[in-house]
Amino acid sequence: MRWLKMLISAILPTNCGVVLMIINAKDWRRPAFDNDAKVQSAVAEMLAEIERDGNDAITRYSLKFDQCEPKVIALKPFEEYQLDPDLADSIKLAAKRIEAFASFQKEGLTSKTFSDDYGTFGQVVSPIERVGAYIPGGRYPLISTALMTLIPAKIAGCPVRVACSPSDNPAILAAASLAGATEFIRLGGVQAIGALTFGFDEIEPVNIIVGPGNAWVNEAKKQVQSRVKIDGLAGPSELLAICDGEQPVDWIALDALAQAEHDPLACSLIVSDDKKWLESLSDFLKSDKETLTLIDNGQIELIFASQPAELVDFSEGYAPEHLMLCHQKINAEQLSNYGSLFVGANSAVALGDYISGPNHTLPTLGYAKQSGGLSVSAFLKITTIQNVSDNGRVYLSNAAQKIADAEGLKFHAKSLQIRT
Ligand code: HSO
Ligand code: ZN
Repeated sequence: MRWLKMLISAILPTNCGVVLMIINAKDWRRPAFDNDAKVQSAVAEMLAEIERDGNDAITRYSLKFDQCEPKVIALKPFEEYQLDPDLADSIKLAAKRIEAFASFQKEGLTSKTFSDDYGTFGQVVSPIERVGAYIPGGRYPLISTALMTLIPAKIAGCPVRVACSPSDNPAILAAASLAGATEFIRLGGVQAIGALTFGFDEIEPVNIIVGPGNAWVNEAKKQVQSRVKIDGLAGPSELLAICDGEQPVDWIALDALAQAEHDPLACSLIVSDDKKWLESLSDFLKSDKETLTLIDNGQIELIFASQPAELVDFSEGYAPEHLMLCHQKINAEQLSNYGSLFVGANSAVALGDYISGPNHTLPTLGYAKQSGGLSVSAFLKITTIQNVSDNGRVYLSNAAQKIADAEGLKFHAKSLQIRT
């Protein structure tokens, strides 16, 4: 990226040095997502040991990496944590809104049957029985992630919801309790993913593991996928803001800084067809030493294009985790590749991180081209039922037998023929 940036700045000198001409999103290189062979093999070894030695290995790794033994913590009712009253009220409001949105998402996700002349066929929607929610606690104790992972699982009707976190911060415990965790284990890292996958003490293995984590947690989630369902792999946070220059510079700059502060590899891009506005944004960001460093690190990039259509193309090609649309000449229907769309400058991404209601666990690294974020549907499985009538037995068997014959599967064909 840097060579391209230098090349473009050389051709198109600007008075602030950070404004680029738009480029093809395909050429926009994201920070490499951990494909570190050393991490892969270390995680594989740890998981194999956890599978073989169970509690002993989990305890050993927890002592080694977190200097404490894993601990099953009995959750108390939310109020008993005696959080600061303002924080407690905010967590309750966030939980209420996340729950309302999850309930809204569940509407229509129902079991139903379809009947024709040959039988009755249906889909059955049922909750996954055992959920493991990983709540990171290393860099920052993500209280909101406890709400965002556990509440949709509760609304889906999953009976067992195990929260796992390296942190026993009272606000995380309180949030997990409010969000309906049925168990809480203070345990982090690969050993937490191993414990949820293979079982630990009285906790039986879970069927789905959700929640973000560092490179090690992500690698562990990747490797246990043959046994448990996972929600996806969350890479560093991303924001793309499309602006027409009518937005307060400081609002958008702070939205960009907010996502960039998550991780040294997190990145916010601001694209606009108003060069002057981008330049004032650049001046604003450069006026502060801390934010200037983020620009120098490539964590905040300002990009210019002369046409709104180019802004749309860039965004669709990049497929950001969070997309802010603040442009009168572009409407939401022109965009589809995003984890969550924030329309207008009122819709700060941090509102979505905490309190609007939609989930903050979203696809990164371009995965928004094929997937949305965590939702109630992840905690539900859709199975099917088939009940063939006498009429269907004869009519459908006749037709199916031809296909079995063509496939050369003799007993398939015979099992059908005998019914005709
Ligand atoms: N922005 C994060 C979620 C989060 N922000 C949690 C604050 N706390 C997801 O990319
Ligand atoms: Zn955030």
